[in-house]
Amino acid sequence: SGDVNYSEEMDYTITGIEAGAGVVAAAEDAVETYDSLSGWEVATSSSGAMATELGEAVKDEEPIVVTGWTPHWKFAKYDLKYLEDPEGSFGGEEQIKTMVRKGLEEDKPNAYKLLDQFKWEAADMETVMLDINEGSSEQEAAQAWIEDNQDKVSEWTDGVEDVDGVEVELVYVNWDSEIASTNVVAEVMKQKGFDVEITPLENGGMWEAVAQGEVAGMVAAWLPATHEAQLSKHEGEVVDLGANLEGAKIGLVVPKYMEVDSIEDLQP
Ligand code: PBE
Repeated sequence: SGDVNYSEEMDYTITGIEAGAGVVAAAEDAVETYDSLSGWEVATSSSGAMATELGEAVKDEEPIVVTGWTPHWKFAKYDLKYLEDPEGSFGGEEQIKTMVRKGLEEDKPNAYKLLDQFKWEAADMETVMLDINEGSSEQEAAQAWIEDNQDKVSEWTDGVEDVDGVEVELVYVNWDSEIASTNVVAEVMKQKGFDVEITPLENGGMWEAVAQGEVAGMVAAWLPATHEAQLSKHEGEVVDLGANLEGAKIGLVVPKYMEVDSIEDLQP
């Protein structure tokens, strides 16, 4: 591999997502780090636009490099691979963690307990993501997963008392993975009697809202690498409830028909 030069066809461009995403910052770091990416740029847009461009490239068997992550439905839908990252620009295995505001445990102990007990697996999240990708509404997909996974849900709600309209606001970013998790948690909370509002923000704003105590929390903190900058900015201002999903990953992703295996196989 590495013999085919796709760079010009791709206009020396990595197809990115939202400017505030950790994976975009990591891709910008890779552009600085790898000689193979000298002269490249990371185009920012949105997760939806990235997915559309990826789908179009695959349909025409054209080369494309996207900022990718797992869990994500794109791996079920297309034959894709991560490019090896020998310099470690994209970190290693990630956890998705739950962060809540200070004081939530005292003010809203049942909300805190449920958020603390929320934990699922990549396959669960992928089921919800695929369902949404195939046309279900976010809420319907969340409700369907909940119906099919009462055993898991009952672990999250274990010891959580029913409440009567206690208000809880969760923040997230419109990344497919976080749309899935946030909607599932919101629906479970509604079933326990909470009055739940979910608000999409950009990444920095999501962390800020929790750190300032404006909202209950979020289930969308990718660590230790992806959101390292956001965590270090707000260290001590947010309450870390631990991992809600293990084995997440970010990186540069390409269709398998491309004859490159490593970021080093791309060409300046
Ligand atoms: N993501 C999905 C986010 C975290 C979740 C990988 C696009 C990011 O890069 O910040």
